[in-house]
Amino acid sequence: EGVGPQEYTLVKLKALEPKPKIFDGIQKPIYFVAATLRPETMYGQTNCYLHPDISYSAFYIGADEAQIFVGTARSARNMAFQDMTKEFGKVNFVKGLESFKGSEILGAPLMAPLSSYERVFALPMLTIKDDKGTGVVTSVPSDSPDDLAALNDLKKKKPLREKYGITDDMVLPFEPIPIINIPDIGDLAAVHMVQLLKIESQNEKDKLEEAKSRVYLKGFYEGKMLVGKYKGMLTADAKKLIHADLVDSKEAMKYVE
Ligand code: A2H
Repeated sequence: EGVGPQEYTLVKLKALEPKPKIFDGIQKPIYFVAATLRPETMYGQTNCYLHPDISYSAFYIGADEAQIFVGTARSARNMAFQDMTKEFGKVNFVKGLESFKGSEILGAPLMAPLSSYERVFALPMLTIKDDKGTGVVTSVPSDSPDDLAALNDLKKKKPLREKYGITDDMVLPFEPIPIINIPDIGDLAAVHMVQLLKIESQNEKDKLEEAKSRVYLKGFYEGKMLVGKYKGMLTADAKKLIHADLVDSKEAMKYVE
């Protein structure tokens, strides 16, 4: 990985009803928080990913502890040192929710800011790392080959859905949304690359690396927004503006690691 700190947009996906059983009795709003380097792609969110076997935690955020975030304990500690908790450097976990497996909250309905889908669902992704970001990944299959490959796996494999208690309605209606145009690649960059390289699953590491290297650099410098407030603008310019808008509307925070 690179040297020095990386700045992310911490996007807040609000847990909707019915909430997972383990959250019974909690009154405060609960957010699954995803670290992304691409805030301008949030228009294209179709779901959220968790690793079924990674340990997550629920912890209080803000001086008034009015909100609850879900992420890895490691990310909670980082947030505590970024002045996001009541007491600097200290994490207050929700009692009984210090540690639980991703599998316990899969299938949760969520509100994803800027997405054209009113509600999206928490789905399993087996390539999520526990030592990066929050362990929660928001999914933009139009522009991320990893996200698309994992969604395609779930669409194609009913046993995979069943294994994690994911019902058809949480997966099958969700299609990649055209949000960015990249010259010579098109309006659905990841879909194009996944087809071109014949990527069949989220486990095809080398092919996915290749797809990403082809899409990202060009997307960053030549991509143009197709939707939203900054339609027509280069993605490189829209990125900072959309990050700032999401922070202003309290739908995201800045997060560094
Ligand atoms: B990105 P970097 Cl559209 N495990 O957000 C695996 N992947 C993770 C992760 C984890 N624990 N935490 C974050 N990520 C993903 C959007 C996106 C992203 C698009 C295109 C590319 C892209 C939608 N998913 O990332 O290693 C998140 O996915 C390309 C690398 O810190 C996050 O941004 O550079 C990115 O990886 C952070 O990866």
